[in-house]
Amino acid sequence: MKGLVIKNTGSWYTVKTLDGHIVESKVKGNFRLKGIRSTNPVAVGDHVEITKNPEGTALITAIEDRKNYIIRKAPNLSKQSNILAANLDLALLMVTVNYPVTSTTFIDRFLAGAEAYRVPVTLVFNKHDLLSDDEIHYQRMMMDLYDHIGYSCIEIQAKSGEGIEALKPLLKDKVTLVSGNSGVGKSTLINQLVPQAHLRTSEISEAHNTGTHTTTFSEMLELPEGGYIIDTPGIKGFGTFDIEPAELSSYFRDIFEFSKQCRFSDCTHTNEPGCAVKKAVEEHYIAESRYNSYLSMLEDKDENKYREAY
Ligand SMILES: Nc1nc2c(ncn2[C@@H]2O[C@H](COP(=O)(O)OP(=O)(O)OP(=O)(O)O)[C@@H](O)[C@H]2O)c(=O)[nH]1
Ligand SMILES: [Mg+2]
Ligand SMILES: [Zn+2]
Repeated sequence: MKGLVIKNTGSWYTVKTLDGHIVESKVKGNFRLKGIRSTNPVAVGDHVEITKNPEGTALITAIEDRKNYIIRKAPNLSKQSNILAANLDLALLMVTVNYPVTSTTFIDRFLAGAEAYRVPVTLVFNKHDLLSDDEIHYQRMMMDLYDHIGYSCIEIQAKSGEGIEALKPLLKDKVTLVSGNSGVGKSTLINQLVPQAHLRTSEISEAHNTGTHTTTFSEMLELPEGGYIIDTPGIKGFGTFDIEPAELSSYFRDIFEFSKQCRFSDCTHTNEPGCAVKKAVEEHYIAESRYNSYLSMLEDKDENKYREAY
């Protein structure tokens, strides 16, 4: 029987079968996927084959090839990764200029990862109501920056629901992942989009003090207008993925544009002569924050920090 994985709670996976039944399933014994060392061989969004047991549960016996996926470092095991979700049409990256602060490095790493896995991203700026004039100004600058690079940006207030109507047409009939730091309002947004969802949310002070995330497992919900939306646990950061240093710039759209004019085709845009990227940074055609994010990812690769995980 075929089905879609809609929830992952540790060793159990909730599968929705084609005829609409919900079956709690486990992964068959030593079932492992080639190529990815992940804590979860199966992820939310996977299309799977299940075999039912007499007790009403099932075994996942096969998994269909993935179109794409989004991965993060496993929270405690640095050498392993955790697939947040698979087969995505869109990712919403929720950003808050404050409460909590979302860093540009975090945004850029997410965008580079999404480019590598071919997942389109829309940036959703939340908590407008909490921002000072200076912070609103800063947010505008960020929205201009990312819009210019080619990522659409939208501004909402998840708590009051303001701006959410504009988001709905983007999500219709798509599988959308919602990601971002812990406390930015991912579950709050999804509760607005799916009124019967009743996802748990909590004050960021509370979440931060205990160092825990309110949402601990990915979960897929059906949108009333058609399509699915996936709530995920907040992420602190991404590792790098297994790519060559000279390839990294191809995941930074703005940097990639200029890299075509570098003297050397394998230019890493650090110390090489005739580097068009460094020149573009000096002349402010490429934002310094973007270039710094690029360098920070390159540095990770030098140290071989997370390389084995990907
Ligand atoms: N003032 C204000 N607060 C908001 C807004 N959106 C969300 N919040 C609050 O932010 C806090 C965190 O929201 P959550 O939805 O739990 O955040 P999350 O991103 O799901 O967090 P994790 O599950 O830990 O990753 C809650 O107290 C929300 O009520 C907003 O637009 N304005
Ligand atoms: Mg949450
Ligand atoms: Zn260069």
